[in-house]
Amino acid sequence: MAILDILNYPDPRLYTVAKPVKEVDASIRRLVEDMAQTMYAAPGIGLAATQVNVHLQVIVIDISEDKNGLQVFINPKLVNKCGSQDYEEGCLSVPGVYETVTRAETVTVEALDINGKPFTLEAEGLLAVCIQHEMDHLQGKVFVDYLSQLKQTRIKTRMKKRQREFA
Ligand code: GNR
Ligand code: NI
Repeated sequence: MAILDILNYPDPRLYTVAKPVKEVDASIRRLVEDMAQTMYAAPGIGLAATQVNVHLQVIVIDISEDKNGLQVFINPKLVNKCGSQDYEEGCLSVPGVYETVTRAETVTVEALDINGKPFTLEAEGLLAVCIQHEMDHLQGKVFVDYLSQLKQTRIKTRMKKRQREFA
């Protein structure tokens, strides 16, 4: 297992659209293990492959309290969404920034599990927020993109300054 580097906003590679996984093989299972370890170490409640510069449709999520509820979504498709909710979101690619985003309240997602087996899940609340946040990453979208131009500009400036300080 390995902890992978997470891309930081506004890295242009975060805007890459991920490709579907052709076969859930050993290399994908390895990627999922590394992504899970990276998410737990961060710590975060979700991670999309895009954030570790792998442009395949792979997501890991764990919203459980004791970090023992790993959920894996390969080639996820949103088949239904309903209602709306506001949630103050953060992102491992935009450290230190928390802003409210409006998303669907419940979503139904179809995906493949770690064994390549299809499943359907209906999610609500935080899990629904997280699934939508991660699926956005796979489409090259970051939650900051939903904010006003003024906020986006301020966040870009703050992130670039931060990057210089850490360099
Ligand atoms: O760790 C994370 N927390 C979080 C909080 C509210 C809404 C979404 C998230 S996802 C984020 C991890 C991350 O950046 N995933 O892409
Ligand atoms: Ni994120």
